[in-house]
Amino acid sequence: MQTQAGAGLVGVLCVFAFTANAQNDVILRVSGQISGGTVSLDREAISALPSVQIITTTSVTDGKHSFTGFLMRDLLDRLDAEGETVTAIAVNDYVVDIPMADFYDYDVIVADSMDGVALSRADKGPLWIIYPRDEHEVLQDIRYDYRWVWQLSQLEVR
Ligand SMILES: Nc1nc2c(c(=O)[nH]1)N[C@H]1C(S)=C(S)[C@@H](COP(=O)(O)O)O[C@H]1N2
Ligand SMILES: [Mo]
Repeated sequence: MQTQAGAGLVGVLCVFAFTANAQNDVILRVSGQISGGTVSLDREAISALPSVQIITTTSVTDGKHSFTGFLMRDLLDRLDAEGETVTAIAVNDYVVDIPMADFYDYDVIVADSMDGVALSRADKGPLWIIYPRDEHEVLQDIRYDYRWVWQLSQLEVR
């Protein structure tokens, strides 16, 4: 009897934790040389940053698409990020070092939606680094393509 009641309670707590998580889901962690050490951002924190749209072709989709998100430099500025490099880490363990200068030279965004639809984890989401490649010929290059990290989950400033 006691075991059953205990199991029931654990079940209820799990459901509760899952529901609470869905609302306050951390989608991006930022660590390294920022004020505050490590910061965890949920959708609400991310939507507090000014929204920016880029309409561009990509190397992995057909035609032009509209991406909405925040400027990487707005986030870095807000966190007092200092360094040369931002290491971007994806949920599939893809890791790439991006020169910090990219975000000040170009309006690189961290997109959470494409064509008005939230990016899902199953398809490049929850976050995808998007370069304004149609606006700058220099960005239309494999050297930049690999910095378009999809399924982004973590940034480390170094
Ligand atoms: N999360 C994640 N992002 C990634 C990659 C990856 O494997 N995982 N590949 C990168 C590379 S090497 C390129 S050229 C572009 C396009 O990769 P794709 O053609 O494999 O989609 O996305 C980049 N972003
Ligand atoms: Mo690549």
